[in-house]
Amino acid sequence: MSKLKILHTADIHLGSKFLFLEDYAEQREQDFIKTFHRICLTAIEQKVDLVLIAGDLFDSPHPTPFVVEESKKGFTKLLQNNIEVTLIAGTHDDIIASDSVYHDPFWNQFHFLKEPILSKPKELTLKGIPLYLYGVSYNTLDFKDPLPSMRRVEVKGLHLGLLHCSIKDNPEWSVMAKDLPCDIKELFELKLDYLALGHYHNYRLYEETGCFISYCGSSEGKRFHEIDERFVNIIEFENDKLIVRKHAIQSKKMLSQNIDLTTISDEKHLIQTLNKLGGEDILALITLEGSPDFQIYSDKIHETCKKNFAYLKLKDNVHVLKSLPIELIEKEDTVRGLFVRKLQDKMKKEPEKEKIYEAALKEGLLYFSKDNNVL
Ligand SMILES: [Mn+2]
Repeated sequence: MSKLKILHTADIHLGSKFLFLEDYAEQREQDFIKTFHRICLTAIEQKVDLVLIAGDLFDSPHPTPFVVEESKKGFTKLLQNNIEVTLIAGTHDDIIASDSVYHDPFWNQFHFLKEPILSKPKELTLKGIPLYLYGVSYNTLDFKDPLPSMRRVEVKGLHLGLLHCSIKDNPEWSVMAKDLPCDIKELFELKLDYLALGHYHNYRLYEETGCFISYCGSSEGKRFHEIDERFVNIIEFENDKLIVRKHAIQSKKMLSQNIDLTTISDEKHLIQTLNKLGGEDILALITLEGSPDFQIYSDKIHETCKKNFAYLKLKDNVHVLKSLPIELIEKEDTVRGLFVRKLQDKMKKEPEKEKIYEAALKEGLLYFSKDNNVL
């Protein structure tokens, strides 16, 4: 029997916007497009026979013409290389909207499972192997349970499913009906050889008696908690056996980390610690916390370190009030010392405004340091 190769991807989110990445925002949109093209190239280089896209190919039902053109370029390359594609819509790129991108006849060239309930699996034969494709693009406004329609039909062949859903045991989010909550047990009961999932953005692979269920995750980190490498799955089917392996696909890696300044000796040490986390492919959100023994000028540190990252955001959660320099400064017979004492007085009188006064304290100390004026 010949060997079949399949690539599973989902949550590519083409056309996403990244305002929170400030001056890196536009570049990040390009990263997403680049990664989509890398997925297509990987499918060609790995000589896969079929690509499964389990929803959220686009970030919205009506992406910009530029994004649509880029996606068409990639899909056209797959067609030219005789790679079959099957896809479903997700929650972001639903087909309900009257101006949905998927109303374009371009998408009719692929096995697009558009119905919210499957009437029967899509059959095709690849390399002499009969394939049965199960999947739905459910209607998030008129929710009906699609699972009964996705149960394996007992015929010989390879049975593959696509679903954009959330597994109920997931502690990271509260599941709503539009997220199509499913139980892992009921998903295994479908008895599909491989079920390609989308919606949850971090990688997961479940296996039970030769059946596989997997979230390949987003192909590029959309938020800071989608850290590190991102994957597509490459699935090989040979001699009635499936092998699933993950394949890193991202352009850039997200990083979200806290640094406890209690463990850092001085500013130089902090800069070294930050730079160690950097890299030209790293987009980082680093939170500075704890009570340091030295004064923190996060703007200045950011300026020094940002060149070592693709993007760096420093969040200053330092407890200025508990840190040693404040204890010293408040005793100074200087304008700076007076400023600190005045703010501390205000804080005592209005403890409900502590956060505001603490921010003012940080700003003020930054001002004094810039001027180098401690008189
Ligand atoms: Mn998604």
